[in-house]
Amino acid sequence: MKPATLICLLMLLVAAAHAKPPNIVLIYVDDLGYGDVGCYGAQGVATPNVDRLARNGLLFTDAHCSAATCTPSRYTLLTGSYAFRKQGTGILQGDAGLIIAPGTPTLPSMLQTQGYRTGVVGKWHLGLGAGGVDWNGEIRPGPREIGFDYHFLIPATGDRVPCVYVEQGHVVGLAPEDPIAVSYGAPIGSDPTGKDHPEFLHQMWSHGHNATIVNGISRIGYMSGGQSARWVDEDMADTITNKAVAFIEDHKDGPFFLFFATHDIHVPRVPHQRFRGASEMGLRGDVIAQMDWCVGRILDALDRNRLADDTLVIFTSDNGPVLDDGYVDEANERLGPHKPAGPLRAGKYSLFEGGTRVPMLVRLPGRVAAGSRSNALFGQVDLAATLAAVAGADRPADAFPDSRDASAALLGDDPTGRPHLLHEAGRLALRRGPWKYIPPGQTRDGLGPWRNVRLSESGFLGDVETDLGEARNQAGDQPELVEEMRSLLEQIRLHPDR
Ligand code: NG6
Ligand code: CA
Repeated sequence: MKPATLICLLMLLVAAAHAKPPNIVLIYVDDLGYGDVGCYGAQGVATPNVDRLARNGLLFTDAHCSAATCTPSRYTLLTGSYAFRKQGTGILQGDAGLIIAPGTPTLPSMLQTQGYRTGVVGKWHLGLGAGGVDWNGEIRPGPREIGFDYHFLIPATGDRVPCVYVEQGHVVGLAPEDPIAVSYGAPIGSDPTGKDHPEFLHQMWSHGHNATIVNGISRIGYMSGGQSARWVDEDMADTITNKAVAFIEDHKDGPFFLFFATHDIHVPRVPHQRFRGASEMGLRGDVIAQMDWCVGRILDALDRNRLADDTLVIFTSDNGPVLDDGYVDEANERLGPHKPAGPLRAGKYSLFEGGTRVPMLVRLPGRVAAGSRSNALFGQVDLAATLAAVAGADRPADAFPDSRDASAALLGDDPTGRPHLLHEAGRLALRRGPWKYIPPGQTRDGLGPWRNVRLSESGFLGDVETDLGEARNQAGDQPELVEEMRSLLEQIRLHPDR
């Protein structure tokens, strides 16, 4: 080798060793179904910005969140540990304490060790404080204690009190003379409720959601006080997107990790006026359009700051779709030909594929082929170990017990992905290759309203490669395979197998 060539080679090696790991933007949409965006076949609503991500990146056909509801999916995402391993990781009320113990290695704390500045903006729903939180003082522990440098939060969900934002441990805009109190038990305060005063409502409730009225919408739980701090649902998408864009701009010298967790398309579906009528399917479609606009603003911020080429963007959802989730918003009546779960069976709250198989798009220019598709089985449980690999971090010995380094699948090099994956919806189900097994018992079917299906004594066994809609139960014909699946599920339930 000529000396000049050798020097060039050495310089390249040195440059590679010092190459900055990519920024990471994880866009986590709430309740977005497999069929809810254009690149996955949506009808009646256009999603040009999400589709632009698909055009410039990789689209997954078999990617899953870890549970069919929010809290356990988010818990698993941040800890790399299946949520069913820990008690108290079901859907949290708005006054629940933080369910990730400070000191637990998390996805963001791991990235901090690699020099990342980390931020979470949007829906949290992992609890705050140590139980019985006082919203009027400093709220801790919270995101800062588990690895986020910055937070701007919807504490629980848009439909749960307290209806205020929390930034860096404090309720935003709170006046000390009007303190906040919250109750998930007996009513408190003198604010009208949706149960007693439906005449005050801009959007009527259909089930649950009949307690304190905030901004013309009654919520789950009671709150009093904090009038100056209460959010305006119509402005929520603008508010959180502005915060997310500001985080990007403040950290453009990188590396940074932004966890942008939208409120859309969860209930209550209350778009800004400019998105009203943006779709052909009423409010549920309009908030899909609004969510798409938020994605566009994030992508534009990356472009404007010349960060697009150095930023890994991941777009996905925390659970499958739902139609009537507790408010009268015509989600069913105006659906038209749109199929929220695409060809999948059921949605949110279900162990069928619609509960957890969600859209997932990955963009990293120069590394991930534009316009590509992957049929790999991918689980969000792997994002912790996978992003550790992307960031060049060693995973701490006791960290992320269920999380595998799936960076080859994430970046489009591994067409197969995980050998097995568990899903949670109260109970557990197992995927192994094309096979899907749900143990005997009940699960929900439909998208709200639901019906409970009681599975046969041998449970449910489906082949999702040939029968994506899980119409045919093969459990009766394949007792040996059912037994294999049952025992594998039990084995992983008892002992992590990463
Ligand atoms: C349910 C709520 C539903 C939604 C869900 C959590 C009722 C009747 N239903 O209990 O509206 O808030 O919890 O959704 O109250 S999730 O996406 O955050 O998991
Ligand atoms: Ca959700």
